[in-house]
This record gives sequence, structure tokens and C-alpha cells, in this order.
Amino acid sequence: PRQPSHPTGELAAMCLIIQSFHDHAGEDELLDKTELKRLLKTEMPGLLFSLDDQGSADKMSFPEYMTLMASFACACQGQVKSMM
Ligand SMILES: [Ca+2]
Repeated sequence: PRQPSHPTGELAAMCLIIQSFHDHAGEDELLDKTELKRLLKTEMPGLLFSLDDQGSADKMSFPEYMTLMASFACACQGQVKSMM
């Protein structure tokens, strides 16, 4: 099949995740706790998270953020399905 000129599906979702990480992380390219809370509140307002359970790292790199997103996705499958 022909490649779409704009990313769609999973690729579009990955682009959005990468973009929003960088938008919120700022120049140091790390998410501190305030930036992480703002990202979750802005980008995922319908989902409820307990950040207290997410380890104690003060700043999160992109790979660490993706690990957190993967665990959120697993934990919220039912919640997200009911929103679709
Ligand atoms: Ca930052």
C-alpha cells in the first residue's frame, strides 16, 4: 500500500507522545514532577493517575516516560475502552 503523506494510526500516536513530551519537558529534555503533572492534566484530563506510585525519580528522561506510559496503558485499558 502507498505510504500516507501524514502519519496515521500508531505512528501518529507515537508522534503525538514524542511531541507532547518535548513540549512539556522544555530545554533540559527531562520531565520534572511539576512538568509531568501538567502534561498528564493537559493531555490526559479524563484519566486519573496516582503519581505517588510512580517511583521517586525527580526528573524523567524520554525512555523513562515511555515506560511510565506503557504501564499507564496497561493499567487503564478498561477505562480507555469505555471512552472510545
Ligand atoms: Ca524540564
